[in-house]
Amino acid sequence: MDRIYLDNNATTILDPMVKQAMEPYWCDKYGNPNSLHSFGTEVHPDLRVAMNRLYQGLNASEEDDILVTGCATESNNTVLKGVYFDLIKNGEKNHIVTTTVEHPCVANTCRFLESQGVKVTWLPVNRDARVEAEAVRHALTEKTALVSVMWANNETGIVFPVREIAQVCRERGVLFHTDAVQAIGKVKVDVRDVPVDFLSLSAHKFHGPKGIGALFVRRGLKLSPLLHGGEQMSGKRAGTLNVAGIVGMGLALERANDHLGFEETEVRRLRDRLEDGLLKLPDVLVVGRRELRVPNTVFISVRGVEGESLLWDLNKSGIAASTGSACASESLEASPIITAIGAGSELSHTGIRLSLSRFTTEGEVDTTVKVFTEAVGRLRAISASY
Ligand code: C6P
Repeated sequence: MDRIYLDNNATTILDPMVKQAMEPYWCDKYGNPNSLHSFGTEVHPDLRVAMNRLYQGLNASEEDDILVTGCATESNNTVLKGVYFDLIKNGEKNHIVTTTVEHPCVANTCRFLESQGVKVTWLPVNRDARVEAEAVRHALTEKTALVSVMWANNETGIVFPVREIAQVCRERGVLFHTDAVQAIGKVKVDVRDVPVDFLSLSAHKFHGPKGIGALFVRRGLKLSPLLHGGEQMSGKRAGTLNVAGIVGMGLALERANDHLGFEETEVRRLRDRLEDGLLKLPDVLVVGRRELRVPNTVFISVRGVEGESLLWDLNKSGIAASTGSACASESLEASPIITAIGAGSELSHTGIRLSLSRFTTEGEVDTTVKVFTEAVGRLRAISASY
């Protein structure tokens, strides 16, 4: 059976060119870049190329910092806990503003900080599943240390008004962090155009390798490190550098940016084709207007059908989707997004996320519409609530 992968917001296939570029660093150029001998030093030029690709990819300036991390989860923890240590525990502030729809690596870190006495404001999303910049403005106080709002939501694909939020934070002198994991490679992410202070990313979401991410830190800002140890990354993030990962992430970012036009036209066309096909079903609801979403995502609620059941039915036919965030897929709680947009509680377990990539084909989309439609028919026939 040919399988169809429509869970690209969970992770993506490694770009074959990225795989090829990473090959030499396991068995050939395997030196530790901090070693003084030739095994160590021979990788320095390659690391420089990769780091330059990261700086160019985000349009960062030389004075900005880009710390390489193990994943976006680490990048997000570094910002939230660093700000906590520097401005709250050892400073005068006591308040963080975030949203109710952040990824668990932001939300659970904020909950942990609440347990340490930090006041956290959780901003809800509106009917468009978006957070409003004005809501951020109203939440700010003299004591606010940080605003953390994602660039694009992982479940719905909704793009948040980060430029306006960055502006509000600038005006009020508050630090702004954005988790850009689901934006990179889907929409333009430029740290000069949108003046964020901190930005997190994870390479495996844009056809790079797993286990490597980055944190952009605007020039002049200091953050206590999350990982103390050696002098790697100038002591800002200790641990032996993952050379293959850095090379892969740099190239993957460059190639993702090169494909932004394709994403905007072809991936969007296929996503819309998929969505139009699914919308022919009665009693379905797609969350968030298309023009507000990244080009690859559709989150659809099918009345009378449990997301889990549909997921397994699709899986039997070789189609990979998800009910939302992959790392919450074993949770039986109501979908936070469906709850947030104010849809009835009878819809709270009916969401399915389908996410495409530049490797998705039209044939795959058409097969998915057919299989999805048949599965919904089967499941509704035995549904007690439909
Ligand atoms: N979201 C999803 O299915 P890591 O695991 O550290 O590489 O990335 C974490 C992460 C952080 N922020 C956002 C917005 C994310 O979407 C993710 C990963 C996947 O939605 C896996 S849970």
